[in-house]
Amino acid sequence: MNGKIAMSSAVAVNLLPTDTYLEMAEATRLQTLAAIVHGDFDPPSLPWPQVHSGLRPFEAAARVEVWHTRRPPSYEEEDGFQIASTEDLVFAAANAEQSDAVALSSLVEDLYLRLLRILESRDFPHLLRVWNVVPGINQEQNGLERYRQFCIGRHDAFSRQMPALGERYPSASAVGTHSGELCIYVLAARHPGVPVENPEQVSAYRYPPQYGPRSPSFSRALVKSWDDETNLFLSGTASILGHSSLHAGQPGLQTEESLRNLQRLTDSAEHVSGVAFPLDPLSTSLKAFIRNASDYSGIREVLDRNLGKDIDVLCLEADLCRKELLVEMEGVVSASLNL
Ligand code: 3EB
Repeated sequence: MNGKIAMSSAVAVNLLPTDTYLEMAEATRLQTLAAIVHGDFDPPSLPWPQVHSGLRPFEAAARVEVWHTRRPPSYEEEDGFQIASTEDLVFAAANAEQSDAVALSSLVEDLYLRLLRILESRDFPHLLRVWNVVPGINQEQNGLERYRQFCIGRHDAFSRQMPALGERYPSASAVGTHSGELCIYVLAARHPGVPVENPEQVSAYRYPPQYGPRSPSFSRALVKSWDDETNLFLSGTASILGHSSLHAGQPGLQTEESLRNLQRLTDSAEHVSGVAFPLDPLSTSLKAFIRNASDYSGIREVLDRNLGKDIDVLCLEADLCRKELLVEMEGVVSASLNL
């Protein structure tokens, strides 16, 4: 989707080469919410939040994930978070470094508590989509895998700060890096979206205890309707059926299973909302997280064969929250209500 800028939906994302990002920064100034840099690129200072994910793309040194909106945002900082907000939407992002004295679960709980307080105080209490980048996600620390510690901190923050949330969790991804800081960035709104589950998967928030002492606090997807557009946020989606990982050691088959799960989610979202979300090039933005660089070309072939080359999937090198998972996909699909 090089150079294509979608402006029509209430929130839209483009995955741009760095030179396109810089060329368009001026033209899209009034509608840019935030930019997430994936890879090795230091952008000049611009008014909106610019976040480094710590994840490296396979095809280029860097790509920029740019979030646009129709209304001119205002930008500020609070309590370590970079914030961009419009009347009905807010983006917030923060990084956090872990010191030896603090457990990851505490660091995550503290960061989420600060985030949730900021959102509530600004009257944007409804998280739509959360991206988490966790250094050393599969490493054991104090006898527990760091992803599981992350899940404890996130769960405890939600239950402390939003006890009435129930199971209406945001859509989310949680992936790992080999070094760097914990990074979270989010979209939230004044009014809630509708969570969507995959009928072929156990809801992550109901995973049995074998996957950790606190279940992961996210919904498989979330539909958010604005005045005239609807966004479907697809959470990190892997080769999992029920609650079990499938196709260990087989990246191609895992990719196909993930694609089937994405299809199940768009079907389920249509069922819930009455809006169709076809995975076509104009309305779809996808990312794939790939654990091993050596699997990239095989996975790319499977993606091209199943999606067509017109859907440009941004492939990023990342660890995933179960050791046997080799690939995970996520995305955003937009639909006009008056089509
Ligand atoms: C899974 O389905 C794979 O902890 O926020 C996917 C998306 C996964 C989000 C999260 C974890 C998360 O359980 C892992």
